[in-house]
Amino acid sequence: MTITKKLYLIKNLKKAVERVMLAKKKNEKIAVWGDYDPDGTCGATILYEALEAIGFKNILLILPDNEKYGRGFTEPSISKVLKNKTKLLIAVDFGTTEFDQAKYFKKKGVDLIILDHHLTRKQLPQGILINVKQKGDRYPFKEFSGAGIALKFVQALGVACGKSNLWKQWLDLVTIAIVADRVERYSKKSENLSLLNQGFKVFNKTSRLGIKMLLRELHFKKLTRQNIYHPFKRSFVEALELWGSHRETSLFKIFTGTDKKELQVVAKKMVKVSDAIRKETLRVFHEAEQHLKKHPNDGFVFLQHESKLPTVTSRTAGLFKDMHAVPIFIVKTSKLDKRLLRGSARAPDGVNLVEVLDHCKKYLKNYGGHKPAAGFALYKENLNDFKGCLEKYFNQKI
Ligand SMILES: [Mn+2]
Repeated sequence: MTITKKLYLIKNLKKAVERVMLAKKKNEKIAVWGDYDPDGTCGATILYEALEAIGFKNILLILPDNEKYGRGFTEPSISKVLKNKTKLLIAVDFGTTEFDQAKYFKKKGVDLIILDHHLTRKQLPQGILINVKQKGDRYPFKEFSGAGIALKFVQALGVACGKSNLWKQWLDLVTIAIVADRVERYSKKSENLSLLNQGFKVFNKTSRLGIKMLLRELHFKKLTRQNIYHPFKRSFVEALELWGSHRETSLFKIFTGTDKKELQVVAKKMVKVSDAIRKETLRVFHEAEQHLKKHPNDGFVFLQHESKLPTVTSRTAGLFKDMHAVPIFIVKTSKLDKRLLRGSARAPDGVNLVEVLDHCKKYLKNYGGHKPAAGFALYKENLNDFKGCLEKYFNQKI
């Protein structure tokens, strides 16, 4: 099978390429909307730069502050899309389950292309959905990152424009996305593995100033499999993740900016932030390990910490589960309501956190999540009862 033929096994890919080519021919207003995280921003950057490379001008780029507005299609960005008289909107790394908003865009005369890798539900959104996990998709590999799906789309766009090698320049950003989203990259058949093999080479020749500055501030001569991500040490992806969406300089600007001085200042700050959060995470992690040592037969670990830094709770819980394969519950006082504790839970295979939290729900204010990862909140007065409930639950299981 030729590469192009294989590419078109992706459901709706041809339709989406044709829609973009029509937009180009008619000189329509076009918008790219990405998710805020490293994968989403890498995907949006790939698409934005590729559309520019094939001749689009004045593309509206939307990367909302996720902490402020939440995920998905949210206001005020929806209004921005409409005000701009956008005819074609392309969403990257989200959208598979944005049914109401997709319908709304259709009503408003905005055509929608969704490039996503999240699990599909029975219902599909209106518009052109490109997601290899959807029913009827015949592409053999299913574990792309969001940016990986964007790259497949850009590859097809390149073919349609007679520039079939165009996509290769974005292997630097896909490399980041694959590692940031922890998509499957170890099996021999994994396309992510071959993207990474090519990606490191492209990455280490990148002309992106922000990336170069960040490598320098991290004291990495080049990006390697060891320093792209490591749970206990400084790493490139960690610095991007911990920078987040709410900072004055977005990840998009870090990827595309040209002001060397500004990027150097930002890179310094990024390293400082990630060093501080890692240090805190490891401190709480060691506390959890001490707890496990003292109570090896509880079947779970419960811990309270009061670190001022963001994401320490969920990062510690994830790390602890990975290292010890023991369920863990970590809480800290809510910033908004001092009577309240907010918590993260992580569990290895064989433990269903939804079931655990259902079992103890009368002590919780709210909770949600999946089998391996969940969040919850409870009033401090219910803490002892909640812990007792967990003890009973895990006692029965042993
Ligand atoms: Mn993603």
